[in-house]
Amino acid sequence: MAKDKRDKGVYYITTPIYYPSANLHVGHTYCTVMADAMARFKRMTGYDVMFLAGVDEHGQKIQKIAQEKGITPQQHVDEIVLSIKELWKTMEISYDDFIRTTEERHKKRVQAIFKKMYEKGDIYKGEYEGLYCTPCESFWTETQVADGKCPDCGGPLDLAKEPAYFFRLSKYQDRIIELLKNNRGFLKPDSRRNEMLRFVEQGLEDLCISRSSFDWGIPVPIDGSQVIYVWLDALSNYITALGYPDNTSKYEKYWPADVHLVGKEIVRFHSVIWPAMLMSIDEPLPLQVLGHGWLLLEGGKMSKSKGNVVDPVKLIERYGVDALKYFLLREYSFGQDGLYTNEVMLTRINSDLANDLGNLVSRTVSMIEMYNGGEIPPAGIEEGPDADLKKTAVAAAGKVEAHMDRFAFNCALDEIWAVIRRTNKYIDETAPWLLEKDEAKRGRLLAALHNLAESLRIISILICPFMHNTADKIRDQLGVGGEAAAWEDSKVFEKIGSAGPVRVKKGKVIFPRINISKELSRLEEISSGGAAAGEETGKEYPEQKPEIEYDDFAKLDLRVGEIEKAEKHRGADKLLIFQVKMGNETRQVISGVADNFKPEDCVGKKVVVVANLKPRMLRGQESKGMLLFADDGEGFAFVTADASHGEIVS
Ligand code: ME8
Repeated sequence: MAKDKRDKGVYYITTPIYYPSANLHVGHTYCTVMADAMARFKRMTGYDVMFLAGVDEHGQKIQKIAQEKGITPQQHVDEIVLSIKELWKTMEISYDDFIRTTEERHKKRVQAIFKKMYEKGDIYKGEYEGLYCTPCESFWTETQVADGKCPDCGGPLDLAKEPAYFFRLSKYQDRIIELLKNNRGFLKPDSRRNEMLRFVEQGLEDLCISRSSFDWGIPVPIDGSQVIYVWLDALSNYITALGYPDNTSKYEKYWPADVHLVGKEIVRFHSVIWPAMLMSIDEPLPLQVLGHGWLLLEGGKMSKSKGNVVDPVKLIERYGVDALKYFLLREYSFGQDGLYTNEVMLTRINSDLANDLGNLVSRTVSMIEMYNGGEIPPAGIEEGPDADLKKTAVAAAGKVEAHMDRFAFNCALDEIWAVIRRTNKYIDETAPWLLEKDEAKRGRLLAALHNLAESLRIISILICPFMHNTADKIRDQLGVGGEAAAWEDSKVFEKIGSAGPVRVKKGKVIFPRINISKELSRLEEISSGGAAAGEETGKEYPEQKPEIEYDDFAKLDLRVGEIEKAEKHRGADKLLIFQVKMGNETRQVISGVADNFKPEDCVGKKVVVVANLKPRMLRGQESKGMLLFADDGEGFAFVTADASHGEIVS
């Protein structure tokens, strides 16, 4: 018998084992990404984690699809399972085991579980006559069905009439009611618990647990003419993967599961049928079942059977794994449904990843390179906003832990982004580019650069469970890529450089800005089958303008200036007003780039100015000259000037 292991430092988390009926969509990815983030978080915070994923390969639905394709069910699942495993590999899902229900280890153990239930007297033979939903693999009685449609998916129901074995589910009704009533943590969110309680209180009927009208399943051990009902087969995976009942070392260690993470539509199977099965074989119940909400598209739930799905592979190809993971974890609240649109996703990636995080990394690393030759300075005297920055940064880990306890991934990320935003604000408050101009302020400049690097080091640890590739990239640029990111190190400030000098090294932009309107039309084209797979992602240069003569170009007077101030034009949404310092003169230049840049991100940039452009009035403000921007295939980028001057060695 397994033990209560809450305080023993092991953590067992599972996702549903998905049907390999078709390729998985973003909805499945959402659930698996949450489980992965939790598994990584628990590992980082010192738990011995067992994270189980897998596929649910039997049942009428799979048999039917294979028949339609003219192949065997095994051929069909082998093909789809390959693509599912490939997807998880691309997404670096850190599962510890992946169970296929067609594996021998699973089949023999499910038969053993069936036998135990039978020997307990909980299984009897009868005849099933009722309704069956093949997409949901669910039995329904006339009383549960209002309009002839499946109460879960709304699809058509088939009449099933066949000899079958039944599980005495009704026998466990009172214990299930007690479980749902008295163990308030068992099923979350509370709305699901109340819904299930109402369902069970209406009375549980015995459950049909075998089928004889098709054969794609595990044979009933006591009757070769029947296969075991796919849900009994599938639910058992959570313990067969641990070796139950014949090889119990992992089972002893990890069972009961800390959490079964499942979509809300299958909460009924996990919080009623599964506990009753475990009661029948006298094994402990999982500690918690968590029902997450659905990703909806306009028009309803994204689902394989409806075919209205978003393909995660396409999104990863274009924006990368970490951007997709971040978006899914940050945008939606656990337990609630959320609408998926490309625009919401792209806006989230631009604002949080390209602007907030990406800019922080590139500004911090650039300034350390420019102002201190690339070496992170040691800690300096605390002044002004330093204390607030430090307090915000070191307090974040504890807040993240509290949110993760509730599976509130969005709130955990919000806390981390509060540190990112605080650090960006710190750059504006300390304005290192101004400190650099005054030798007397050198000490302050170095202290500020240290604090920026330190804050970024803390951020690189905090984001690890959610986007570990980005964490690695940041740590490489910061020069601490060699050390493992340890969670506890995010709770101390002033650690960077304490064991010797650390040098930053500027790398690629971690999240390129996306031109949202262009990208939305690309995604439209892709979903209507317009784009070739494997095309280069995100980049598309506009058509080249007609050739010009050298003399045309020579008319331009190009000068380098530094943006000292940037603000929105009060009278025009699209315009930014820049104050650009060029030698002794400060010029006002106006550009139509308010959709592309945040004013605060522009300050400090060394830009190229067309100085001799005829001045113009733009909505009541004069613009003298023009800033140069160029299309880098992903939208507008500032044409910036390198401050160094070539040295000619003779
Ligand atoms: O139910 N939004 O498999 P399944 C969010 N084999 N999550 C979604 C989603 C959406 N639109 N669509 C699917 C089965 N999911 C059984 C499970 S477990 C012992 C057996 C996720 O392929 C969500 O987690 O239909 C949901 O519960 C699961 O995929 C259903 O996957």
